Amino acid sequence: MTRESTGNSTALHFETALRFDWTRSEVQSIYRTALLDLLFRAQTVHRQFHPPDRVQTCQLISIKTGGCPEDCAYCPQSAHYDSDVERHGLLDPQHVISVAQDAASRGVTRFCMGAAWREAPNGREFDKVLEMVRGVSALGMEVCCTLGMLTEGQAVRLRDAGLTAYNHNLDTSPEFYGSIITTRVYDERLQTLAAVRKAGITVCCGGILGMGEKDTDRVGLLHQLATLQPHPESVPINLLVRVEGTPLAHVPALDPLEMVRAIATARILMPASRVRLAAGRKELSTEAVILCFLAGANSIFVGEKLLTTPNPGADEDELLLQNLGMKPLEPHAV
Ligand code: SAM
Ligand code: DTB
Ligand code: SF4
Repeated sequence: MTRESTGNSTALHFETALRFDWTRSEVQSIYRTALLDLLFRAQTVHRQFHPPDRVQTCQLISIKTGGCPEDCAYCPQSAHYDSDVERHGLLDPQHVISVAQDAASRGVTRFCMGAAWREAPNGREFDKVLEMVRGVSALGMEVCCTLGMLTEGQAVRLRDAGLTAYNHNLDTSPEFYGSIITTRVYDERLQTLAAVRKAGITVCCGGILGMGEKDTDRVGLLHQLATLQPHPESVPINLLVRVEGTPLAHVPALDPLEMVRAIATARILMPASRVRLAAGRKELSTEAVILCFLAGANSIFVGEKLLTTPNPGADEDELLLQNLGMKPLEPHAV
């Protein structure tokens, strides 16, 4: 049973079941529940809101790569660090649309275009992004962009072009944020999220685990997300991809069970949202990935590349879903 397939009255019933007033100590106590109890609770909630055998497949493309003025310590695209990422300017819209078309033909239902910008530019480049959005939207896919900070006016123009979702992550707790990024503040992220909401675009907002944060920071991030009203429709939980040249290249690997706990907690706090097991699948064992699904993840990125780093290939993912008896979501009719 899904929200989408149940009709308005059930959707309303679910809305009233959602909570936005979670306290940080409640989130902490869910996060620290004995693991098997936590998984059982998350799976129970998951089955009330989502079909357990469905996973949404999303594909990313980097439409503008590298040279970003922000100093996000995790990011190989920051101009502050010396990674191997090759810079390129904004791609040609027709090329991007043809990549989306190819993805749609393989059953991908959400296409996300990412740009290494501090904020979305105005003028010719923004017009090109609008052209990409119009083209991808015409394929009947969910269209997502992540372009950095956005004004209300830009959000409205993206919505009018057919954008269905905007990704803008809070990344970590407010307290830890300043240890990871110094070129912007948490509140600026919240302002862009508000502009996106106001324009009527759905929100995709999550974070990154494994950056050397404490579990109280993971709790702090989940608490921020779960007290946004409405909840983000999509919650990407990324495991840090440690890239040589970035300040976080050598942080110790995170215990994968922390990833499982975070996904289960997100599922319990935001039952109707799509929780995405996002970056870092290549660093997880198959067993850990399966636990993430059991914890309530129901979306993944597919395709050999995320934005600049590797992701499992199509054959590997097909086998994974086949072994789990899970199927990709049906594409929307155009
Ligand atoms: N520049 C825009 C921004 O920061 O919002 C959009 C692109 S940025 C690459 C999108 C998201 O990718 C970031 O918010 C971050 O959460 C995630 N990300 C970047 N580098 C990552 C890494 N090495 N591992 C995991 N997630 C990463
Ligand atoms: C999100 O939360 N994760 C995606 C998407 N939103 C844009 C990006 C992951 C990037 C991983 C590092 C890279 O490939 O450059
Ligand atoms: Fe720039 Fe986004 Fe990377 Fe930060 S995460 S450096 S804003 S591309």
